[in-house]
Amino acid sequence: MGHYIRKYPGGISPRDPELRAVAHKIAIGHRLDRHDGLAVLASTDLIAVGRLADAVRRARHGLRAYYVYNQHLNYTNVCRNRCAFCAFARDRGQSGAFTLSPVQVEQRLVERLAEPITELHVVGGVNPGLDFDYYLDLIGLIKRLRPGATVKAFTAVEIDHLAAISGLGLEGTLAVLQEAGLAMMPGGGAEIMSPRVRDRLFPLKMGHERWLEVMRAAHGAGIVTNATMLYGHIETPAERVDHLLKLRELQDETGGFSAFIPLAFQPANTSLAGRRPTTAYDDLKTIALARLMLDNIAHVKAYWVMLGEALAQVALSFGADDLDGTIIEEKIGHMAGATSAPGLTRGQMRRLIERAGFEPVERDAFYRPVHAGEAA
Ligand code: V47
Repeated sequence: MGHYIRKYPGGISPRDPELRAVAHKIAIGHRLDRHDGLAVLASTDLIAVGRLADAVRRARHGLRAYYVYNQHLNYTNVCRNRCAFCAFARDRGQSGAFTLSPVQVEQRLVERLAEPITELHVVGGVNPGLDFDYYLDLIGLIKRLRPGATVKAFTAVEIDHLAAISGLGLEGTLAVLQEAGLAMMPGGGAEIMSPRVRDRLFPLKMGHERWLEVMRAAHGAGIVTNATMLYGHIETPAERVDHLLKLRELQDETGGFSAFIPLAFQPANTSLAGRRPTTAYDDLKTIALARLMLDNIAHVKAYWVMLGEALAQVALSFGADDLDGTIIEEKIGHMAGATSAPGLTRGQMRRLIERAGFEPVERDAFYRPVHAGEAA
């Protein structure tokens, strides 16, 4: 039996030979390559794929499953990129366009000041109407009202824009933002690192080489970041695997990625409305693929906003070790038709984790455990 488990991590023998070869590689600690990634995606043996990913997840994290008490702040939805997959963005002056004034930002923060929030997730569109000082003031305001919380702000796409308007270059811009209080960056804007998909869905957005360059610079400055992949639109299996390989390559170089977050495409109210949303089968396989390929990124998030609470819970057994956070108000997924709750309480997050057989660990932005106290 012992030999059997060693031979097949997860304890079962995959029924297709390609996946059996992948299982062998994992058992002997070999890194998976492009061919292996494609074999995982092509396999219909979902349970065997899941058991492999679960074995890797348990070796890293045991039964721990993380969540964070966080707040999202979307400061503007005015965006010049107008990606076809996005339901959040608006043109300047278009109905539904918004940009929060400092007073409005303050209101959003003050109304939740009694809550033990440890992370502020701050992202917005690329809004040409805002000057660099707006961003510095935004971070300064958050730090003043929430000095103990981590400001996780601005995707690589926003940072690229800030480097252009500040005139300080990439490194200089990051240094000034850090000085103002930016401590971490979210992983958005990576989409799918494929020129083919970019030409069709987000031709105005910077290319993936620049996304990687911004992340490399952030890591070099000591800013930990996340990484995402938007899947379930027009990308091919090979484009998904190649995306993961590009992230793994940069991570080998910098070690600066903390978590990887696969984002399941939500089609409603986008230019791709009418396309079918992802299936649970595909979502679980993609989570598992990420856990198996990204041997150098510590955490894989099952982002409940896009997956729904029920599937995010199941994903904890398919390689994910983190459910992201309480959030309360999320716009990017929900404006695109996500049917998950607007937010979850700490008690709800803990129950989701416990009822899936895992041990909830409230963490801060850097995965340090936080004493959760009484469940809310
Ligand atoms: O970059 C946009 C994606 C991202 C849709 O780092 C969509 O901890 C699905 O990056 N359907 C922003 N996805 C969100 C993001 C994120 C979320 C949670 C945690 C972290 C983190 C990062 O959302 C965008 C884009 O790839 N997105 N539209 C859509 N219709």
